[in-house]
Amino acid sequence: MDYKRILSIQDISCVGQCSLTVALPILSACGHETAILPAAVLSNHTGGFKGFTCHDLTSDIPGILEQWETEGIAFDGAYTGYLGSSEQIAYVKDIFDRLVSPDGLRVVDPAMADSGALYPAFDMDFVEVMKSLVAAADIALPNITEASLLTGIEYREHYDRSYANALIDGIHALGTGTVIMTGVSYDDTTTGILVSDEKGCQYIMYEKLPVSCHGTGDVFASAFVGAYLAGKGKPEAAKIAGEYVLSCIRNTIDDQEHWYGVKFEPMLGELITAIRR
Ligand code: PXL
Repeated sequence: MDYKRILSIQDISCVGQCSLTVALPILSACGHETAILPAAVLSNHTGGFKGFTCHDLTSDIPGILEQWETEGIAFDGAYTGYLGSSEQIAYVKDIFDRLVSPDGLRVVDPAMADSGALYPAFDMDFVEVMKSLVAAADIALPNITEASLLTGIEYREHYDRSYANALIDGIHALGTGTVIMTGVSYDDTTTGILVSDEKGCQYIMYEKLPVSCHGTGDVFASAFVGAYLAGKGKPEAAKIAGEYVLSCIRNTIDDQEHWYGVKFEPMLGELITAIRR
């Protein structure tokens, strides 16, 4: 199995099982050296707690970047999630250019919205700047809401294949070679993932569970990056990540107290087994 050095750039939500507290354990479990660049430190995520504190770390990034360059540090891949500010995106693009090896992987999860709405910290100016980061990515991992914001196509709760394909085409048009769109559901009982690249477009279908859990986008993105860097093909890595998310949701669904994230840790063994298979 390949052993890669990956840099994950996203916030630290101290509590809430998302972003770096998910990416770091999952990428490590997938067998990779995982470096982090915290984009911001939040007391907890912004989805459902009474409030949150947020300390943006944008101004720390230039010094860290310079120090890494002095040390000759480079990465096989970089994977971004929830970021701290639109100013930060220019630095992230700089990192893609200067610190990721030329044949390395650049993955962008434009984590900024879900269920038809932007997360509280973001506005349409942020969406505009995010388009430029998506353009710099080899692989973009939007959900339906993010794809709609990035393409300017109206958000719909109910849609058909032609709507989903229009979203995919719109993201490709930004400049991304591979688009993997999550939460693509054409009926009440199934959901799935669209994997679109130069080889074509595949739909990977799953049972739709009657809940929507926080942080599953981050769990999916981390597991996908981990599996892909371990040598799986893109559809296979997406399938493994999707199955892992489903298993994490099943492991959480009966625990009413656990509304803020999924209990992904006890299921890591399943992910590791799937990657080694
Ligand atoms: O899971 C995405 C995410 C990451 N980080 C923070 C969030 C959210 C979603 O709400 O608020 C801080």
